[in-house]
Amino acid sequence: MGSFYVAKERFPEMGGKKIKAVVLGNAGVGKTCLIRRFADDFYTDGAKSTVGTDMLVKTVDVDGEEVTVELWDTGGQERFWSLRTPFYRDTDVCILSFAVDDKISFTKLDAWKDEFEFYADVIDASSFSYAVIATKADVTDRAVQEQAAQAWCKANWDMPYFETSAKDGRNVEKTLTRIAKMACRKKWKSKQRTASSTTTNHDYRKEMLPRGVQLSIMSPLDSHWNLSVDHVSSHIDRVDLGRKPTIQNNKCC
Ligand SMILES: Nc1nc2c(ncn2[C@@H]2O[C@H](COP(=O)(O)OP(=O)(O)OP(=O)(O)O)[C@@H](O)[C@H]2O)c(=O)[nH]1
Ligand SMILES: [Mg+2]
Repeated sequence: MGSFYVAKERFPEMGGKKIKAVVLGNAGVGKTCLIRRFADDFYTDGAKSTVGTDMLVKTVDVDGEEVTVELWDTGGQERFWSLRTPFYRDTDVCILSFAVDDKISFTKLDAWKDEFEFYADVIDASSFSYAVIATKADVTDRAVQEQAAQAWCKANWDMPYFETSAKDGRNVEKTLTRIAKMACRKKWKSKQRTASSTTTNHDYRKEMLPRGVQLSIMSPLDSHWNLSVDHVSSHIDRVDLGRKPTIQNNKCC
């Protein structure tokens, strides 16, 4: 049985400005290591695969104002899709990641973008805040060249592109701070574009701290997990997902 638990202390009652960043990408590209390097300046080889979703918080100074950045770390394994997708709503910036030594992780960027757009209810993808982060820039045997990655970003609404290494720390702080600032400026300049942008921290907490009712979720790979939920809200339709979107002609259906 997989777990579906986010510690309460990770949801302090946050006043002031806050943005939500979700980091997506194939399993093993280094999402957790990247976030931990940024949030705690910590790195270790052989990190455990993320089950479902985790979250770390860091404050960033944006134009003289302190902004809380929620960094949502998602498990990239296919079988965890139903444990990560309920958390996509109300995202301010979506960070798509791949590892420079893993060609498949690069070719999956489109699929990650489609998954995010579908479950986050992005209304206008072309104006949404995205960024692409290439991880493991310290490795010498690259499988993806910077030029190819830049070309993908250009073809996808000119998404900003960054190369980082959680291992040696290069560009991590600078990149995530820059992405956070970019998202903040966009968020408070023009209203965000997801369907439920009015959700408050309180709503998050109700959704994030489920206990009581037992739910079973079937994954596409036929495993299943039992979830404990006591707050059955409108969010439940997304917790109880029975299908993945099928993408046809670049449209979800
Ligand atoms: N060389 C190098 N290896 C890295 C770097 N970041 C992570 N790794 C390695 O990649 C492994 C996987 O990293 P994780 O951060 O767990 O990957 P993930 O994307 O979170 O994986 P899932 O949680 O399964 O989706 C780590 O155990 C490290 O050994 C990096 O910057 N450079
Ligand atoms: Mg992880």
